[in-house]
Amino acid sequence: MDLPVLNIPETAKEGGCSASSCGSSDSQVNHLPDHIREKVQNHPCYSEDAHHYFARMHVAVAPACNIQCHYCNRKYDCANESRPGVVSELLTPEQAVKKTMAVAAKIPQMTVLGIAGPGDPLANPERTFETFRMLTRDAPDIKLCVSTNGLQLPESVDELAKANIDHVTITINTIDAEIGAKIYPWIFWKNRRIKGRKGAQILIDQQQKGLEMLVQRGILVKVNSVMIPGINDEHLAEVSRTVKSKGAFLHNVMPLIAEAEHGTFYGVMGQRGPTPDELMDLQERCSGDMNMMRHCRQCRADAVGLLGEDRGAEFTLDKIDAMEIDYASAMEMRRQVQEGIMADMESKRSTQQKKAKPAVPDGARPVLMAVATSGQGIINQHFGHAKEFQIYQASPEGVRFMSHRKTEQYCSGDSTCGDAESALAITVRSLAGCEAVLCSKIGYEPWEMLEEAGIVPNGEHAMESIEEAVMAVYREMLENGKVDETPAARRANAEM
Ligand code: CLF
Ligand code: SF4
Repeated sequence: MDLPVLNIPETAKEGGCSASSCGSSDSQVNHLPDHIREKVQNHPCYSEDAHHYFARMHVAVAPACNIQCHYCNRKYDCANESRPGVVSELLTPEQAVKKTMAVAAKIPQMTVLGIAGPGDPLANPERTFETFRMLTRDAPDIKLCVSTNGLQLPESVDELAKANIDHVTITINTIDAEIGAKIYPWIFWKNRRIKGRKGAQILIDQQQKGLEMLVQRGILVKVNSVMIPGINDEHLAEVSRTVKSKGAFLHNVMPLIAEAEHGTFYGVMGQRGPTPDELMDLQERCSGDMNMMRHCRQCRADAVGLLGEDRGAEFTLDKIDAMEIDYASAMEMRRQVQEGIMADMESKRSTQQKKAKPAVPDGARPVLMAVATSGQGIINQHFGHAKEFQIYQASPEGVRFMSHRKTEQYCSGDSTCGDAESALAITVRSLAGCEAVLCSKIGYEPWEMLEEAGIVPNGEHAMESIEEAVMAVYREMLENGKVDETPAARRANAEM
């Protein structure tokens, strides 16, 4: 049987910086007790390292919701776990299982099935738990994951434990009812609509109680928080401390998405989302107390594939009906592919552990770099084909993943790029604060525009491990005295 080519080059297998100096969540995974490490090592959301290799999928079986958030319009995906956009197909539990089996056969790296909307999974308990029950029976190797607003959580914990759910995400935007009333206009509780502060307090109490109950049962809890400038941004560090003290495993602070055309209250009222700098700054402030997730892509409620890619359109119900799948061989292929990835990751980890701290002078200024990658932890994407850039920080401590930035894809691969200039300008602007861009290739025009913006383009590390390449470029910048040169000074020099 042919195995799909995963294209993990030798450099990636050999690994990058020392895990202990890298500061990425890979190092957090390395130091976990075995039973927790087993739960997170192939979950693309719970392990930053795993998200380069393993995929997740969501099935949209949960249409109803029991609260209203000011950043959500029910005609769109749940903004907790998705970027706005209608769910293309609402599924019955039977259809969801059929789709999951087809994706499992075609994408062997898919390890996690999540239910994240388009409403709240626990406000649709029959559909949600029926889907989980059937999947436990038909695909026991797939990890099950659920994301909820938490209102119905305490009443659902026993059922979640019975359904073998190891990973639960609760969206907790506040622990203060005053702030809550500015985010949630109402909740639906015991057959009544409860507004304002009173409704927010019930939601907060249920979330906190549900979190404690899950932790008591040994279920891993991730907390998602939507950062809303002027509303809860100053308060989220306290949320982080509180949920950590109660045993949450990971905190994911996500930027508010609010556009008038989505028809949300915040969108219409002109509430802005945070800038990339504001988001990174808050994540830094929270990170002293908590493991932070920085690689979230705010997926759709019907997303399929690696984080950051969406292959959902390949798996519509009519396309699945037309597929001829030999499930027995496909399941054997899954096993082999996943074993291969785990072995590669393990060898990368042990190489990293043996590596010494990078030889960089203490006290050198940290530098942000953008990387174009389509996965597997290597630099393997053309600048013009990148839909997003991953942002890394290089410092004397090593290389750290910081965030990702979405961009305009200006190059469609043909020579007539049409409105290329404005899209390219938007892309370059989205990289503000970065001092270098590492990609597999780059054209002349973007090269010039990046240089004019004080960002050094670099296509010399194609197919190399990201951490190694970022550290190599950082060392070069230090040797050439570029790290002392601010981006503004570099812009001035480029203009001369
Ligand atoms: Fe889905 Fe969420 Fe499970 Fe992941 S997503 S239910 S924990 S399998 Fe992941 Fe997507 Fe971010 Fe969610 S990147 S939006 S954190
Ligand atoms: Fe929308 Fe999700 Fe909030 Fe419900 S919990 S209102 S679906 S964002």
